[in-house]
Amino acid sequence: MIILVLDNLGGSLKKSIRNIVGKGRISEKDVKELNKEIQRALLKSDVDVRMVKALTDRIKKRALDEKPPKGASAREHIINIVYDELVNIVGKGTEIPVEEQDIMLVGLQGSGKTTTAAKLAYYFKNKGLKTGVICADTHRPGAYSQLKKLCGEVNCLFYGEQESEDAVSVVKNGLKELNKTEVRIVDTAGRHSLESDLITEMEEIEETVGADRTYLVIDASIGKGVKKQANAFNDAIGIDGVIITKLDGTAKGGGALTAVSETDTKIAFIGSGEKYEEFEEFDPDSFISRLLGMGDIQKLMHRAEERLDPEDMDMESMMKGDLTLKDVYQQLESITKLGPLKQIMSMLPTGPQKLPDDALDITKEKMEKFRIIMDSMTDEELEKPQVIGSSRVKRIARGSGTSREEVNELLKYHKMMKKLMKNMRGKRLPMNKMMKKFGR
Ligand SMILES: Nc1nc2c(ncn2[C@@H]2O[C@H](COP(=O)(O)OP(=O)(O)OP(=O)(O)O)[C@@H](O)[C@H]2O)c(=O)[nH]1
Ligand SMILES: [Mg+2]
Repeated sequence: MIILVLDNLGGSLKKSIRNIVGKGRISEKDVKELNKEIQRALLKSDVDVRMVKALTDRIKKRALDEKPPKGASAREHIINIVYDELVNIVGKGTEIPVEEQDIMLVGLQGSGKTTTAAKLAYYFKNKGLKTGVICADTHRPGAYSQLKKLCGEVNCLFYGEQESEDAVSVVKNGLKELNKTEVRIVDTAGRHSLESDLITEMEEIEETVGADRTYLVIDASIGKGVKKQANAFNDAIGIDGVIITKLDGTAKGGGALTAVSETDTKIAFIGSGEKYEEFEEFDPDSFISRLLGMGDIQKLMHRAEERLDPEDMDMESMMKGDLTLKDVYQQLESITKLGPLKQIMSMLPTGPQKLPDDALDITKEKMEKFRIIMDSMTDEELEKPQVIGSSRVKRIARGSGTSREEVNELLKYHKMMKKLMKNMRGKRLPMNKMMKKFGR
């Protein structure tokens, strides 16, 4: 999930930003060092040299010229500047409306269209829209069964005609067949390059679909080449947005991301794996927040909203420092629904690096055990875990059919969560800024 660009830039940025901690007004030397780190990381990710130079020049100028806002430390000030400037260079994302629509996917051979069709179907299905996918790839023999299989996994409707050679007629029939669905996604055949007869077919399909949105699917591993492709397709048929795939497998992601920002189009989604969940809306704000180690609260909130009943988990209370075991109990239930703990933690502002490694390897079985242990506790113990001494530990272990070690492990886990939530709250400036941005 955490893509390579983030790893490159994130790690070194966090380190150099940490070095600024505790100092007064930022010095020229600090800015220089930070900029060196930024340059190294971005160039490694294939971001354009001129762009990197311009970015670090702006950061330097602003860091030295602008006075930190009242009350902000040098570190908070520089984080804000870097954040603004980075959001600037990756460009704006596009609005992804959650409404009835027809979507068409185009792109070069092997760029990830078919995989993305299933990912998009899953995405809109999760938003509560009835979704169907049409296979308009009548060129590649395996295309039909590949897409059909993926749709089966995602559990969305599928339309295709295995024997047909006429993509336009398949699309016509498919739209009729799927007229009860709200989102229809058309997967087209891969283009070897932009040859004129293929452009004609693409145009014909587009006309038939009357696509509300045509997305160009591009493989991130071509790095800066993304720009040329995006412009060529845009000139040929007009595209509404770019979907960059395979950001998990390449260090060139930085090149791909920034190259699109130089074109007339915008990045709509990014794919970061072969699985249908490994896909997200491209949101520059949250992208950069993650880079700077501010965590991705917004995404976590979204995910929580998608998968949980609203009453299930209250993020606000999760972030309160006074976490009881009852909260932990509820959290454990919620968290299992949200996904692997390690992944959730990586989205939180503190990141996983501040926690002991084994603390995150809480398996489902262990969570289950924790809950059984808590069932053997009294209300008082759940509310005020500090009253639990060694004799109570013994009693609880016996009562729940577990061991003292396991009870102690739970108590340790509670302490850790409590600290984590407190830390999250303590991230003053960036957190507040983010929350404001996201209307919370
Ligand atoms: N690692 C990774 N692999 C991906 C991603 N998206 C697609 N793939 C893989 O890339 C390969 C090609 O994907 P397809 O979806 O078949 O590409 P396509 O554009 O439909 O290909 P054609 O129909 O032949 O033009 C497959 O092996 C996919 O599993 C991604 O985000 N990350
Ligand atoms: Mg395909």
